Amino acid sequence: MKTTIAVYEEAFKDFSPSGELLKIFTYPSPILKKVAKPVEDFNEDLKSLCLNMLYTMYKAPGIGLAAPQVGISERIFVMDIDYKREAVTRADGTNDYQLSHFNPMIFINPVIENKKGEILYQEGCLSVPGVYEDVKRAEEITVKFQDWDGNHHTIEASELLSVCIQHENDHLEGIVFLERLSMLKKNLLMKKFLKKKKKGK
Ligand code: QAP
Ligand code: CO
Repeated sequence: MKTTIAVYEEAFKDFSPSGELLKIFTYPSPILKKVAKPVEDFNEDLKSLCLNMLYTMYKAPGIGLAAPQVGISERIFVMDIDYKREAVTRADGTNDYQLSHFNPMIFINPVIENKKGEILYQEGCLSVPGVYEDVKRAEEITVKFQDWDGNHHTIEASELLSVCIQHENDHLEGIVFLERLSMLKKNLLMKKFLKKKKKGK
């Protein structure tokens, strides 16, 4: 599935990830529970934050990353659900990923409207590494957001794009995908994760 948002296709024609690797906060860090603040200043700092978030997401590698996950409580997330990832073996025998066909998207101050239908999709999260579970979401949504220049856009999203936007938007509300599961599943997966984390993976 190729998802195009015209504004980013223009801006990121010859994109390749670069910048600074940011620290990803993992569950149960308190930053993940906070409601994030709207972005008001559309300046160069915002652009470099977005680029560093994209760089960190591709390095992980992941398909979506929200600002609270890198310790910044602002309404921003970045996403790329289309890029190609090939496992390669380095000369020393260790594994790495070769990434290509980037399609970066940045959502600032997003608002989700017109949720329609239902979709079950297996989600994961860079803040809860190693945990994957089916989550029920709206199948189709309309999303209003701003780009990094502050211009307003509206898009329709379905399937993985819709699921990913809802997952990342939850981070801005202080919600991790485990909260969307039954209490039973949530408690089981959280306990498992915390036990693994305590052992140091
Ligand atoms: C959110 O998540 C998402 O456990 C983005 O060990 C995921 O990029 C929305 C990742 C799926 C919809 C469907 C997770 C990487 C990446 C891990 C991610 C891990 C390494 C998660
Ligand atoms: Co997440």
